[in-house]
Amino acid sequence: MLRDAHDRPVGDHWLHHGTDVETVWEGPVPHLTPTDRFYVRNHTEAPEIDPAGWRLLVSGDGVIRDVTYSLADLRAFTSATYERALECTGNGRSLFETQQGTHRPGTQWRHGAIGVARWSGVPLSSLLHHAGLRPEAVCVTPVGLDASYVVDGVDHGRVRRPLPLTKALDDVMVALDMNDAPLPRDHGFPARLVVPGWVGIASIKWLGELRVTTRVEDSPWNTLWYRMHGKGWRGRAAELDRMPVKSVLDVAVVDGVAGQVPVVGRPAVLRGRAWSGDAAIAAVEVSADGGRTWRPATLTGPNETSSWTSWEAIWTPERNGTHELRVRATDTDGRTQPDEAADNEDGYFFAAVVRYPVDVAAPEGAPVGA
Ligand SMILES: Nc1nc2c(c(=O)[nH]1)N[C@H]1C(S)=C(S)[C@@H](COP(=O)(O)O)O[C@H]1N2
Ligand SMILES: [Mo]
Repeated sequence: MLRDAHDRPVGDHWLHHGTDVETVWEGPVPHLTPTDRFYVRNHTEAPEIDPAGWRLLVSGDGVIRDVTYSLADLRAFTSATYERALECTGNGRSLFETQQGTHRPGTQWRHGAIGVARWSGVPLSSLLHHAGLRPEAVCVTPVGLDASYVVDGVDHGRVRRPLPLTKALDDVMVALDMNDAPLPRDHGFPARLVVPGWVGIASIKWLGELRVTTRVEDSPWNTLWYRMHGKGWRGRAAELDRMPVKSVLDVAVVDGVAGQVPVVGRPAVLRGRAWSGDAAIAAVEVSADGGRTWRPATLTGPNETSSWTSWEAIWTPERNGTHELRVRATDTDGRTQPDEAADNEDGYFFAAVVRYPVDVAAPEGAPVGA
């Protein structure tokens, strides 16, 4: 198999962006993303960690004393399992240019910087309580063991990002397994955080330390990056934590065959996915006329908070030629996708309704253009 400079498979299933790689789906998308199809976002390179020598240090003035845990110590905790999405904050960034005409620098992700995995490990709340949490603790800063991140000669230190204690004690996990097998190196072996529903950067990989503090900490990953910059952005609204609601169209199935060109008068089954951070999906609507009229789609399959759900809608085109399909999701908190994504200098949170130009063929035997 052909592999790239970062030892990742090259082929139709992938779009490579330097140290990052995104999933390309052709046809229907499985509910759980196979580990070897899951997107990778690395600020530098994935470190090679010896599991025997690895330790996780829980430190800071928010715990009674510093405690270190080996992998065997973590495996001895009562484990938890859930299926949750992980999505990069910049997922969909290339659409700022292709759909809104404003190029935004950074990895030019399409919509493949998201996956859903079954994660197993230690609930962060169990670990913090075991270590001895002080009542004054307010913040947890996870620190990765990958190399310090250096940009334009400035060393920003190890990849880290503070998490409010309220979220840390809610549904965050120190994951050891992904889809029932130990985490692979690219996804954070031997331990990573999973912070459901929040910006992907919160889910720190190759965990080395959890600093628990009695004051709110900062890091470049919440002050310089992963916040909105540019006109109109200021203060708290600029801080990014919870992911917005989004949806995509994956495939049109005509006469039982996926990826076919829809034909006038023949029902096409449209299939796609919708997801939201810290919420489930309430409704998905589809438009075949560029957003003039909308029809409800049917939600199919599991629909859990901070995961994705699949949807399906039947569309019988009435004329041939180019159509513009649109998909719009609303989550269980009442958030709906806007027509236009809020512009920001780094191209985060492209959450607008996506436009899909689709060609419709004339029925067989009919003259083209009829
Ligand atoms: N230590 C460390 N953790 C990290 C990163 C990183 O570069 N180093 N990248 C973050 C970003 S930006 C994202 S989107 C997710 C990606 O996780 P994945 O590569 O397992 O898909 O990991 C996050 N955790
Ligand atoms: Mo990310």
